Amino acid sequence: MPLLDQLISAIRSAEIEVIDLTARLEAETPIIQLPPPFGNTVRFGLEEISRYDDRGPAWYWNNIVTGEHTGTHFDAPVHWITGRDGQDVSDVPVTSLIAPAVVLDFSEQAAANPDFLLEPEHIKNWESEHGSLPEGGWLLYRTGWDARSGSQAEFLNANETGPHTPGVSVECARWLADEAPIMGFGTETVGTDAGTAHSFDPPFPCHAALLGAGKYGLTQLQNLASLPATGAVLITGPLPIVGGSGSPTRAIALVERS
Ligand code: 23J
Ligand code: MN
Repeated sequence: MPLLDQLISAIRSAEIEVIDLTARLEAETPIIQLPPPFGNTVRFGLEEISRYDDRGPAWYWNNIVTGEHTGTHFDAPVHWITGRDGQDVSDVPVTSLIAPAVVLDFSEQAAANPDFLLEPEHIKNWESEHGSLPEGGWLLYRTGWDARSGSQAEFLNANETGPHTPGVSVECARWLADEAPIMGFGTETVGTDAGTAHSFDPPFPCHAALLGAGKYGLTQLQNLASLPATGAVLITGPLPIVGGSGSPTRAIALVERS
């Protein structure tokens, strides 16, 4: 049987399971909240053009209003100043939109400490059990944060000192950018950096290092608990927005069930 027929047949028989990792897009979808004087994204919205009425008797349609970095979304290198000469989201090769993914589970650590930071040592320990990170693939960082995505307040987990959400250390960001064979790094939180990363040196090290190295970010993923540690294939679908720094994206995982 041709390979693609095998793929479809395996999906229909559920030998390959299809898992949606995408947050639903609506006005309540959590968005990042930067402090003054920084600009912020708008909430996701629909602006009705017509709904089977005088404006269009047989059709319903909307304009969508959204930030590029809203909901489950893709960060292109040009999003950060370190990647300013790099790819915008329309430049990302389609071959990169289908890639292997591994899942590192630190949900227990994040539950105990919302400011938990991933270190290179954690990843090296994981590799000694599961093998090397995938060449040209995604490292997906599970923290259990998807359970909070129904509430902006719980998701951002901010107090008077700012947001408290798990992330990666400065050293780990550099390691992921310069040493790891991965193409991108995905998280369940509002961005790829920790909530407290505004005060790291450099600020937002994950954005600075990975995007500066031409790598990608993927955020607000859900259902990582349904994925195996290794062996999933991740399909992402950022819109090819010309000049865009990122895009809301569908994120779908294929998982082989034995
Ligand atoms: C702009 C400034 C800081 C951050 C972000 C955007 C994101 O997290 C993002 O969505 O890329 S931390
Ligand atoms: Mn982003």
